[in-house]
Amino acid sequence: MPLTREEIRGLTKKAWDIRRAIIETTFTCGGSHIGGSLSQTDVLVALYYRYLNIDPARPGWEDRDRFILSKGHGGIGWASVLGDRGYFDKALLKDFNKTGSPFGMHLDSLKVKGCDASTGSLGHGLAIAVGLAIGARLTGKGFRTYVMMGDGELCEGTIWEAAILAGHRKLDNLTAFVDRNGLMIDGPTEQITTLEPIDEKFKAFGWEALTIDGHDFAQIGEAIEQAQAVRGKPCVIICKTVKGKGVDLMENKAPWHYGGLNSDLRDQALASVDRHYRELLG
Ligand SMILES: Cc1ncc(C[n+]2csc(CCOP(=O)(O)OP(=O)(O)O)c2C)c(N)n1
Repeated sequence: MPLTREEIRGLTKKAWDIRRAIIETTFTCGGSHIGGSLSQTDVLVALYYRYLNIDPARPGWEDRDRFILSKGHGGIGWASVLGDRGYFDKALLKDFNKTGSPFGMHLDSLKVKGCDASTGSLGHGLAIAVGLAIGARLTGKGFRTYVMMGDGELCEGTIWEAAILAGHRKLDNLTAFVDRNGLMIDGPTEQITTLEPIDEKFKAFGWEALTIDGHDFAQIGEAIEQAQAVRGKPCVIICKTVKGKGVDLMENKAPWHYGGLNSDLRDQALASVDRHYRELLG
């Protein structure tokens, strides 16, 4: 069922909170992969607040849907969502990436509730997700597996090995997202290593491929529901996004792949996000 206007409004407000939390935590921890954390936010919000079949009170529940953040450097954004969703006390994030904190820059599944796989070394999340999806089949479980990859991450050969296997096994219980913000660590993807046509590549490997605006909740919801309905093949949702989304001074700027904020920049970033959402919500 398509998202209602009220649901979209609720998700939009949640994304506002999460973007604010990413900025605040980046300020307190001294620096983070903030650009890609802001670009992935709307898909994570749609999944965690609407689509994933999860119970934060039972993070080990066997039948839960699985989510893997293959672009593990977005951990600060993922942790902001997990904390807000109730997996742990979000006040703990004030020590994010500090000595003794359970939260490193890349989340550790042994330390962070709700984190189903430790990632950070790019290229492994899709293979982990394929294993989970095959495991669900073998054990007769109905859970779905979702995985989010970066577009720069698609340069990793292991992604394509996993994609071949997912197509071969016709894993229709697997949905992958590509955070297609167009920028990798040091510049535009198409200048560094051509990735296009991403959809045709996945299709050639036996996948369904959809392309959407990754900041539009109506499109995100529709695509997830379409992916859930596909039979006989896995589905990839290529999400066109903006690196640094919501923060004017960061949007589409490769140097904001990783950065720190002093109090002045934090205030500017928060003001920009607040402006963006006040306009959006009216
Ligand atoms: C195997 C591996 N090589 C290099 C890195 C360093 N690294 C961290 S993020 C990144 C760029 C990733 O680009 P993209 O997937 O487009 O991320 P996004 O723009 O969504 O943040 C790189 C090369 C890494 N984490 N793992």
